[in-house]
Amino acid sequence: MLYEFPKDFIWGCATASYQIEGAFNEDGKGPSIWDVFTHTPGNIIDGSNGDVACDHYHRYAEDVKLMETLNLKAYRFSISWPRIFPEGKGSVNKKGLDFYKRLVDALNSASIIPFATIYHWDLPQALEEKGGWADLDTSKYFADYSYVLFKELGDSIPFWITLNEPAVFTYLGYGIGVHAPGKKDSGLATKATYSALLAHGLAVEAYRSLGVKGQIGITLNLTPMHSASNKEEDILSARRMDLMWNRWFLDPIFKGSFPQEFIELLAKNGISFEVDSEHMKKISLKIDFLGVNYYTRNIVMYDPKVPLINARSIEPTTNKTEMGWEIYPEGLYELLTSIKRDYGNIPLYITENGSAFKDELIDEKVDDPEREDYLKRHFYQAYRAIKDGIDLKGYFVWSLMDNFEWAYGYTKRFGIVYVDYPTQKRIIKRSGYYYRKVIEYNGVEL
Ligand code: GCO
Repeated sequence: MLYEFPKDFIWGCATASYQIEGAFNEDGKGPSIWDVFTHTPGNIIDGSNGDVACDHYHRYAEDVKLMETLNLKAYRFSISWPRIFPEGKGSVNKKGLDFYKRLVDALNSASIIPFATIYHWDLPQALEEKGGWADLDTSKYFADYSYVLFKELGDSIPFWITLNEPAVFTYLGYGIGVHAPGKKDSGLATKATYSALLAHGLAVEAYRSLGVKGQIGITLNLTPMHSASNKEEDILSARRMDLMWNRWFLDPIFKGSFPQEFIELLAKNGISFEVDSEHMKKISLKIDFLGVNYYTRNIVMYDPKVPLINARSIEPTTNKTEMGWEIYPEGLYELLTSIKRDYGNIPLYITENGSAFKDELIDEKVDDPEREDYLKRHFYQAYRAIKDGIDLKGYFVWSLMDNFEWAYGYTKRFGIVYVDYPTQKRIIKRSGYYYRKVIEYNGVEL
């Protein structure tokens, strides 16, 4: 049976600048924290970097053709801040801006709706040297950078996403150091969450001030946190994980306050956290939609060895992707319905969902039934949510093509298109052909 989606449902794919563009030092681009981080030995599992990646900077026209072949209605990409401002601020690098103008023109000519993410983790290194996200000034520079984008591209990009996954780039980048800039300090990470949220608010303010026609929102990675048992300590641990990863970002944006329970936990751990009410007004400015990245749920148990939250997630042994993440489609339905329950009927987009599997190129073909199955089951859960009245408007598969998977380098493939890195050839996987059919039927068959 075919489960049909609403008529104007937006099907797309997502990528991010550092993961696909390459051309890391071309046309006046400045270094980003990811250039520096990957060029430091020991940080990336396979010693690789994004210097070339998918060479999308030079192959964007071919890649837009690929999107047309896949029937995509929309494409989510990110803009590299140091291409626009090599030093993070100051004067605009016109050549960098021109790249995105060319890309967006190509998308619009192909009737593919551009969704632009303003920040997907490649902070200009020059700003990191001034303290990066742990410094409140970075929010101001982000707003200035956003303002330039809205002015230059606002008429041709109808959907804007301020930040991608602030929890990930702050906690992993400043808290545990597995992402750029590789700092390990919970206090810094907490500061970074604050300036990131403020940056988001200031960008929304800048967008409204220009009166451009279009929509603006933010993308959060949201994960249902399930307790490993009925023991009180496990239940409490799951709650803390939820506070730290989900509510710490959702509450300020949609309720205008940070969760007090977590502020108290920070205080108990010697981390002071103060909120300026003027900042809070900006952070909670009304947005037009929420972008949700969903990959899995977490099963959480008490672990006193983990600082602050005394909690950790249990790694699944079976039913998991190459990332070791449990395949749990029902979690998507649970998440979407809980957002409505707790924060209201916000227009939602799934801005990322997808999976890594061991893909092999055999006779110019990639047979990836696991990815097809993963997508199918998640699409169905999205369908269920829509049927229940959730205002879900679109779905972006992560990712259009295999790319640089951060600390995992090129060892994980998330694409529905295979990239043969030595030749840069793109080969549509079985899952890509499957997705094309889903878009054509505007529905999922089970
Ligand atoms: C994210 C990351 C993506 C990852 C994907 C798979 O937004 O989580 O932005 O860049 O590649 O999530 O881990």
